[in-house]
Amino acid sequence: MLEPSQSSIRQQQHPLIRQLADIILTSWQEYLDLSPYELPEGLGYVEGKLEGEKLVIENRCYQTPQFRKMHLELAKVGKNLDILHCVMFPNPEYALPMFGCDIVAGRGEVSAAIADLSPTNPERTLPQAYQTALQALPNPQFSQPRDLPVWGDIFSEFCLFIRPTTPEEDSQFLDRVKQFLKIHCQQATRSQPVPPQQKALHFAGQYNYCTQQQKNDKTRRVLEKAFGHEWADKYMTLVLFDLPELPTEEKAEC
Ligand code: 18B
Repeated sequence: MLEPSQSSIRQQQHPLIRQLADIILTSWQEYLDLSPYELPEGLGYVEGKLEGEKLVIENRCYQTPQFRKMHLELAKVGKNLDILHCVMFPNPEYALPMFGCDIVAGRGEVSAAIADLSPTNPERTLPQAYQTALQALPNPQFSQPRDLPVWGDIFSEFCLFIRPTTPEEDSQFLDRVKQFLKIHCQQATRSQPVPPQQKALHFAGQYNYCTQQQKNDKTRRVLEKAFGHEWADKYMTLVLFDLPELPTEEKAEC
């Protein structure tokens, strides 16, 4: 397994991104039993040009019995834009929410830091054990909360979307995401597979999550400028927000 320090562009990323990447990889290694996950051919490490500047994308992917795909992506556009993107896609056989986070840093300043555990059940609520654990966490107030876009109705009431403004807010953001990961990994390893009917509902919830995330024009624009429309669409639907595979018996009913 790759150690956190082996990533090649991480050393050049904004410190908040570097620290969160380390927290994510360390949490995964501490709490979960990871197996490798192969991305579609040629999409693990990618380089393109965005308005004359180089766009480099570096992906790390794993899987476990409870998570069909755990994806950490670092992207760097020239000297000016650093991005961290991470999603843990549950195996729909488990009644688990989606963990997702994104940090966007332009010209050394973080403009967006977002993290959530997003429900995938039809009621759009987190399991009770998650709610109890999340409510018990310290809940610091941030000076610049940001408004979610319209497609952001997938996120939970615990969603944190801010522009951090001080080193203290940086570390409060990191602490909270670290707690989200701990709760999520611990709940996941304790959870049992659900019956097929419920699985179909969690599949539908995950489908909705991915479809909504694919509406993020800000992400799409960065990718389109560097790689063109077709590539960006393929990347958003196959790598960033791909859908789980339908089980064969359910395929037959479609
Ligand atoms: N995203 N983000 O991951 N995005 O991937 N991201 C931006 O300051 C990329 C996720 C989210 O206000 C911005 O406004 C690129 C996940 C939300 O309309 C840029 C990649 C989540 C917003 C990018 C990437 C998520 C947002 C604008 C691939 C949540 C605000 C920055 C590497 C779990 C959207 C700014 C809005 C913003 C770019 C959320 C440039 C290229 C997993 C809500």
